[in-house]
Amino acid sequence: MTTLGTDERLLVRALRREPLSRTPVWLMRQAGRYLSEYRAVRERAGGFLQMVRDPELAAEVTLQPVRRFEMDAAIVFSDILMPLQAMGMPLVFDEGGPALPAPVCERGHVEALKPLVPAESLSYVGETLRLVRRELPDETALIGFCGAPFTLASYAVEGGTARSFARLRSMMYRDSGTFELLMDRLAEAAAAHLRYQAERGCDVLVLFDTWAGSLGREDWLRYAAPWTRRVLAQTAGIVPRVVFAGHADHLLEDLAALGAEGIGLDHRTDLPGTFERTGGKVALQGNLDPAVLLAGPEEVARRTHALLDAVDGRPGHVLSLGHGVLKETDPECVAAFVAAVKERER
Ligand code: 1CP
Repeated sequence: MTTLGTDERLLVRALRREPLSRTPVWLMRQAGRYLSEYRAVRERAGGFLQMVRDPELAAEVTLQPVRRFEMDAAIVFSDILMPLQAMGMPLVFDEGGPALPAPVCERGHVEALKPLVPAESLSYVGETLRLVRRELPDETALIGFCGAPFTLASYAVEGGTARSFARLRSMMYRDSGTFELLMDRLAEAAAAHLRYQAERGCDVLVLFDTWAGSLGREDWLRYAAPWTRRVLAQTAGIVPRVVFAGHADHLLEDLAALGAEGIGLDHRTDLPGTFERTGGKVALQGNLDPAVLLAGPEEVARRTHALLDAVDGRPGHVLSLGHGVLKETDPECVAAFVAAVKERER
């Protein structure tokens, strides 16, 4: 049996913009509650955090979607908020989503954050990666990830999911020294976590900047981009990196210039048009609307083919959703999504 190296895996080759016999596919939140086998493990574990912190269980749910649908990548089962917990912030998950009951409000809170040493406080992620790689088909890539500093800061300061980001924006404008110190700490932590995951066998790293698009361009350039750029500079030349930003159509040219090999697009952006806008400088990942998977399998296949027809085989495309799989999704529709791209093998 020959062993495929990271350079030969389809996802890695697509991010290097090589011409391929077909487009690779994976889905954001491909592990999750839409799968009955995930709900069974979650029930047994007693909650989301228990699953993440138990490498056997985390590896099991990482592998579940790959076994069922044979995507081209597995993404390690964890969460962007785990580094905040490792830095000393209490973290809970309930039905309403994540909560950080002791948010960062002032400079002293930032100074009290512990520097992140992933091999110590996030070693369960490293162990999960080892277990997953052992079971993963040779041709399947393994993805590690981290939140980008601005998105991490939004959770650290707001204490959970926010609508207006009022606390974060006040800190940004009125106490920019504290904001910048927080961003420095988070950029350092993010880079350390990404490097750790690459060392533990990841072929690709994703930097999720889910909330970047809540900023207008001028603020994004001033308050978010420098730290994302720093994380990318500190992880350069290891494995391909993808930056995902939501609601970020107004930032695409700038996102493409950050230094990542790929950018992830949400479903509001015109994907074929983005190849022109970014001049082929980066690979593009996306971007079927996750809500389309709530339609029937035929409609999912039709919409997936339409997206791939529009991309027209341009090198540097990774098929994915514009955001995470919804928990109401019928697994048959995920199967239809993956099958549509696979049947187009050239
Ligand atoms: O079982 C459950 O109830 C937990 C639901 C869940 C899951 C499956 C959460 C809570 N996190 C995760 C796993 C997760 N989160 C993964 C790995 C699994 C996979 O992709 O298959 C990844 C990559 C994430 C990343 C993540 N977490 C992001 C960035 C991507 C995105 O969705 O924009 C964000 C913003 C989070 C925070 C978070 N964690 C969980 C929820 C419900 C949220 C979002 C809440 C919010 O909108 O603020």
